[in-house]
Amino acid sequence: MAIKFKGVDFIEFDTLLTDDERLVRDTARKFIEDNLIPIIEECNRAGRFPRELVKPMGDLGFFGASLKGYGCAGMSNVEYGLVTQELERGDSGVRSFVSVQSALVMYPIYAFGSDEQKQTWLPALQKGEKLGCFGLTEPDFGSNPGGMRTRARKVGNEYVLNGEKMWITSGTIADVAIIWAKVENEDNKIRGFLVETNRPGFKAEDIHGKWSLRASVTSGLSLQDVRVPESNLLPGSGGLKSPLMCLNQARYGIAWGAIGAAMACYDCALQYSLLRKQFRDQPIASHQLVQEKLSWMITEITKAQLLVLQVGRLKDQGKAEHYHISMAKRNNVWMALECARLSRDILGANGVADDYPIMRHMMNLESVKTYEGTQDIHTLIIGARVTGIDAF
Ligand code: TGC
Ligand code: FAD
Repeated sequence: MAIKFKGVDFIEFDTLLTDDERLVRDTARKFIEDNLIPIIEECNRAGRFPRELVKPMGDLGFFGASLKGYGCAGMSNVEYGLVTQELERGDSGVRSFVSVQSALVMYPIYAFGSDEQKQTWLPALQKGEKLGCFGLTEPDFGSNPGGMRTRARKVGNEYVLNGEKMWITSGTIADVAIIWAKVENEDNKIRGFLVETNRPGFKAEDIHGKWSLRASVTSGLSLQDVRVPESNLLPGSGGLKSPLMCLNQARYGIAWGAIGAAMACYDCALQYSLLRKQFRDQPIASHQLVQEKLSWMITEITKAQLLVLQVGRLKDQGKAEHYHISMAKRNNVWMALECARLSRDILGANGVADDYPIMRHMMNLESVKTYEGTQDIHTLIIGARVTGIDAF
């Protein structure tokens, strides 16, 4: 739309943010407005990841933004969340790329890696000179990653890896894959490995025909007798808890990101409803049923902002638990998908065309609802917390 985005703030939410937080948000907003919005529909049509934005995003400190040292920006969790919100107002696929690079590749190296691994990889990943991917999901194990079949076997001073990973963001553009595997010589304990993607036996192939996240690369990985030195084991990793700790970081970013997608849809529908006239030459915004939809959206966006801000404040105090993050991811992605559907409806036939961003966001959000733990899995995580009973 012609009018520049000014944010969505019904209850002076901005007064809950510090000057630094608003500055970070506004910087990310301007970057997206100037660099992604003008090209995203073309990327989405072509199924093209806008790789030209990787270096500028690195220069702005978007990768590993909340980590300290190694060239990372050292942002607070709330600042990092506001960045992902703005990225996803542009497109969920670009936010996904940043989430994977930051939360699923840099974070495990930072949290579980040796000093040498951190020195080798983190500065290059932070600048976007090297790209990474995260291989947890397998063709037969999505919601239940603990069942994974990928195996690592220690042979001399090397590990030999075999297995398949599926639905892996950035798989074919990655220089390094974080691969989660059961170690045969360690009672099948799950551990993380740094696997350079040019090693013999490693293959990545893109998944084509996606209706969703078309501006993001999604791949299948195959590892056949891939040998890595023992120094490629992430020494601090051990058990399913390790990849789940990475997922907490990414799910938190998604909870903010979904608000960005919802804001884009709401803002577009509001502006359209004020211009589009039907019956008695009146804007459709004057009809009660349209106002009901807009009221629902602004209310739910506002509730989602408050929920994720509180989780972010807890995270900055070291008090956020994984079930807090599950509630924010579950609620905010559901809210965003409902906003996309209502906004599409307000645009009538125009809502299905890519002259407007709404249908793209709606399609993207179908993936966001599924990945990083489906809506159902987060329902059960909250259920387990309140009842004390696992119902998986
Ligand atoms: P369970 O026995 O419950 O847990 C195993 C151990 O982990 C601990 N734990 C967690 N720790 C940290 N963070 C969490 N979120 C944790 N959840 C559980 C737990 O306390 C236990 O610790 P310990 O010390 O007793 O060993 O494991 P389970 O096998 O019953 O499964 C639990 C379940 C279903 C919640 C979990 O497996 C799950 O979250 N499934 C969803 C899988 C998922 O989210 N996959 C995402 C793949 S990556 C991706 O989608 C990237 S998309 C790209 C983008 O981000 O943009
Ligand atoms: P399934 O686990 O087969 O679930 C199918 C349905 O069954 C869902 O509705 C689910 O909620 C339901 N279900 C399953 N178990 C239960 C239960 N116990 N109770 C009730 N309902 C249940 N993975 C990675 O490792 N790295 C990545 O980078 C990555 N990127 C992705 C990018 C995209 C675009 C997509 C779509 C996925 C990506 N994933 C990635 C995979 C993603 O994490 C999985 O798709 C997700 O965890 C769900 O697994 P699944 O698709 O196998 O569904």
